[in-house]
Amino acid sequence: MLYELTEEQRMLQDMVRRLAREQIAPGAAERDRKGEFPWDMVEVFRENGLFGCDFKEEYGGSQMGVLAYCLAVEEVAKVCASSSVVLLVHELGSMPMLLAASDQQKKKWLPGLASGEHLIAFGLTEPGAGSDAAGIRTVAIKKGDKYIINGTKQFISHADVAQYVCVACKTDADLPPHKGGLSIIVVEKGTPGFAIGKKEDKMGIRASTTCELIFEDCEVPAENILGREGDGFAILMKTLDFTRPCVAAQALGIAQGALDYAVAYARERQQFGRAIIKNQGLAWMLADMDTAVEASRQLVYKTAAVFQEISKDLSKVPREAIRLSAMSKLMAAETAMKVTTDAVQVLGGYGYVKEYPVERMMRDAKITQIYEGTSQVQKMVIASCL
Ligand code: COS
Repeated sequence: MLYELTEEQRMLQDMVRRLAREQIAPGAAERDRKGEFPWDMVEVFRENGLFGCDFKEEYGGSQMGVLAYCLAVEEVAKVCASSSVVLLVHELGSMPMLLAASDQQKKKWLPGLASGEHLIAFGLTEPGAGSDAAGIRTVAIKKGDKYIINGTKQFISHADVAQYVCVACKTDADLPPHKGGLSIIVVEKGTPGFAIGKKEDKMGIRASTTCELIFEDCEVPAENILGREGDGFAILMKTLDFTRPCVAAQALGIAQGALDYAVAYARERQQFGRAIIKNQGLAWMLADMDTAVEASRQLVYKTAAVFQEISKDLSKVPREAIRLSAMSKLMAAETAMKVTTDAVQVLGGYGYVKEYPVERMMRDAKITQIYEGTSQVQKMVIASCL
């Protein structure tokens, strides 16, 4: 399948590029230094309707689709990866609802999410369940018209600022998670028995908050379950199929941002009486970086275009799309790590200090090889499609 950006997508791309330059880039270093959740960026995204890009018009969105969302994420990530996580986590947390909520649930939850009035988080990972998504131990036992949740989630992005968290729980101890043992339940902020635990002090994406969730006899209305009891594993896997291209777009943006900076620097920086870009060793390094970034872009946009098509009928994600989703994330994340590391090399000593942005970009790039499935998990997924 071939894609071509539409007029509407190009306009969005230009708009976010301008926002990134004028309103997001200037505070990026300080956001990284402070390590506080960027509410001012949330406001910028709200004002410009970015949260609702991938939501249907009937729920208050602009229905522009996954590719448009990826374009927005890429532009923001070029200048500030932390700020782009706000958009990523919104898509990740909303996706189980977009995929599996009833019409009534959608009417209740989606408009507030489409406008960005409410934020949402995704609660899968636990101390003993990360790559092994089936290893979840948090339990939800049905009692009357309630589920009682007990367990701990770990490394959950933005749960401390979210109105809702989609929590993956075991609802049947006797059934394997992939065979009906797992469900997704929406827990609202302030529900008694739901507390935020330890907040992580991270290497990168420092303005994005990451925390532990503690559920102690947390009572949630049974009507907050997404789909039917036991649908959880399939919803989780489909969610990740849809959102991995968005992480790939983030990685792509980080890589492009670092490449642009390194090229501009190499054209200016004089050593041995000439601009360092004239040295073949560095010129070839920049050529390799540019090639990898462009290859990643093609894969990310193609994958997003494929998912845009699929989203017209969400009943099944074809194997070819699962394969592309994992490939786009793998390729873009590996490229981001390599390109940002090489950008630091191009800047030499200046690359290693916080006065220049490539140091931050290199730290930010690392997470793209880890979250929403490590690069090794992506290879497992790709291999399983062969
Ligand atoms: N999309 C849709 N369905 C999928 C899928 C995918 N990406 N991966 C697996 N499935 C389905 C399989 O088709 C299978 O269905 P059937 O039972 O109907 O045949 C079922 O799920 C079980 O598959 P499998 O036996 O391969 O499951 P595993 O427990 O071995 O898990 C991986 C496979 C590793 C791919 C899965 O656990 C995973 O994606 N882990 C990473 C999770 C992750 O990203 N964690 C990061 C934190 S989330 S921010």
